[in-house]
Amino acid sequence: MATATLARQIGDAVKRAARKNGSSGGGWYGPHMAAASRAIAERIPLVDLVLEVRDARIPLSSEYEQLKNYPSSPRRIIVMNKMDLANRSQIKEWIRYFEQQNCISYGVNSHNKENIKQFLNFLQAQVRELKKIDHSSYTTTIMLVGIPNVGKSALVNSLHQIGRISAAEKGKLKHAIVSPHPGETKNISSLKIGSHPNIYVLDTPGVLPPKILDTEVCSKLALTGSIRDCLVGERKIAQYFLAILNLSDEYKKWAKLALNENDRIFVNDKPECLSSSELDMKQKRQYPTDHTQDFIVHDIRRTLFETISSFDGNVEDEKDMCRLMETQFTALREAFRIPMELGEEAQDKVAAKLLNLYRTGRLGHYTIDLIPGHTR
Ligand SMILES: Nc1nc2c(ncn2[C@@H]2O[C@H](COP(=O)(O)OP(=O)(O)OP(=O)(O)O)[C@@H](O)[C@H]2O)c(=O)[nH]1
Ligand SMILES: [Mg+2]
Repeated sequence: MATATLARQIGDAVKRAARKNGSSGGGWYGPHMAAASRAIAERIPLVDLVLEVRDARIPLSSEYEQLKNYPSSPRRIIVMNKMDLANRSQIKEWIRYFEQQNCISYGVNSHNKENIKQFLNFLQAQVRELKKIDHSSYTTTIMLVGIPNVGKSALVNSLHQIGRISAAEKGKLKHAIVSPHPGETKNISSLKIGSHPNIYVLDTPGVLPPKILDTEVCSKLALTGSIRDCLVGERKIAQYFLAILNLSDEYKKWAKLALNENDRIFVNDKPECLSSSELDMKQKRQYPTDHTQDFIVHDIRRTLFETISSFDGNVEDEKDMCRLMETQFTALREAFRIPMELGEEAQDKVAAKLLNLYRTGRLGHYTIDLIPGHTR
């Protein structure tokens, strides 16, 4: 199957890059990760709660290895972040799965205020429960740990923004640095998320397991952005995404985009009916080089729908899948308005833009890990 072959190629590329970069930090596991891992391990017994942040698209592949053999306890909560990017119907199933493993888990979207409010209430309830057992200290410390780029800093910021309740603290809003690239957080830092009792959260640097994981896990980490794109190459990762998309049903949602093409424009992803003068006004504000603009995203979805639905081969067959992906790269270049004269470079641009749209949730919702024992 094409996904397995691509996964193997990605895994091999990561191993090659890690060997080449050695301990310079450019590889898989640099000295900074080893230092962070030690600092985190020292603090685990000292904090009241540990939130293990995972990516909701890959709730197993994004586990934090240091906690793997930790006994399940009410002090440890698995937080499936980026819930908005995963298949919505699967979140509840994952929560049930973790429950069966005696683990507490919670799905969140760090960008959603209401969701963070509910999560904060849940955390406060957990803290109250814990304090019933342990009266030793008034201040509560919660540490967030996880692999890179799962959204620890974004979650810390959102909790801080929502939870900073005392008037005296207003205007003292601090924030952790958030970035689409893995490895942004370099130090452990603390932010307050509640008063009476005081609750602090510790943001920590993302840490990968020291030993490179199996090829399939590597590919999933590359796709979701937990390892740096340069270790694998964006083109390979984009192909892996296309293979997942082509085998899923997500593209079927875009069938309507192929119809009544001239009558509609999409604003905030919702179709809007406009008069011709309004349409003119909207179109004047379109920037063809910005692939995040609604009209380009609309073209990309339509292109993906059309290439898959008109494909005469068998997507389960590796050669056929490669043929489809080649067709898609060519069609996407046009839809992204990338000049043909760029040659090979055009392919890289297609890959980078496609990955960006996928990672910001504009090309569907995919839960890539399977619950153990389940089949697709
Ligand atoms: N769609 C979506 N994106 C998110 C969410 N949480 C974080 N992000 C994005 O994910 C990227 C990584 O977020 P960070 O908070 O920097 O991740 P991190 O885990 O702190 O990463 P490191 O510091 O490298 O370990 C950023 O582009 C965030 O905007 C979420 O719930 N949904
Ligand atoms: Mg961070």
